[in-house]
Amino acid sequence: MKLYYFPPSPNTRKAHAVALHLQLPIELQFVNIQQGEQHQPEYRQLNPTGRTPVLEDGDFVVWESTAIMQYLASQVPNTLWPEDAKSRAEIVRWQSWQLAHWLQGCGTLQYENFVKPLTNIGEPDPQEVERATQIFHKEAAVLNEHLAERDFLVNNTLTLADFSVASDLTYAVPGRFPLENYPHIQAWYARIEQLPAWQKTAPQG
Ligand SMILES: N[C@@H](CCC(=O)N[C@@H](CS)C(=O)NCC(=O)O)C(=O)O
Repeated sequence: MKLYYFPPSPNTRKAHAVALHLQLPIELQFVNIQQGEQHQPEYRQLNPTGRTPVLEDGDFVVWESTAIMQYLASQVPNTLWPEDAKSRAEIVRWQSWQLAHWLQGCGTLQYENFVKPLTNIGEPDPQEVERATQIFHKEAAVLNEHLAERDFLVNNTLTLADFSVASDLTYAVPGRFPLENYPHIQAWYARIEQLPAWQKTAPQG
């Protein structure tokens, strides 16, 4: 299996961390999205949306990080993606929430407070920061409450749900995410940061 990836990306991180955690043999192919490689015709044949990551397994190709995670975790028996329907529904619930809601606040704060200064494309837009901060608080309150009595999101054990939701905290510090009043999120994320797969996929430099 070959993972086309862009290491600084939280979407890449989710998929790559699952492969590492399960010790799956994967080949890595760097796609330099800063140089526009995602728009090359050969790459667009793999993913017509021109985004990373993509997984290629023989003549099977899948894009969207969540689908890649599920495909990877289906290769071997494991507790990240258990067989039973209720566990899977709960995991997909959190993965759906991450893509639809959690990312809205986290992604915008990451962009405004971290990516813009880093790439010299302007100052953070205060209105966007305020809008994203409100979304962040609304969603973080739900996550914090859920984690108050558990160590992990589903089945009280590490699952794909944790990798998905944790990915958006990759840049929590430089993105100035207001996590001060969410002790259970902080404690849970500290547990995720202990995982070798999470440490190995941390952005460099
Ligand atoms: N929903 C997609 C999002 C993928 C995505 O936005 N990837 C970004 C990197 S974080 C990308 O490749 N962007 C390149 C571009 O938009 O040109 C997923 O979960 O895989």
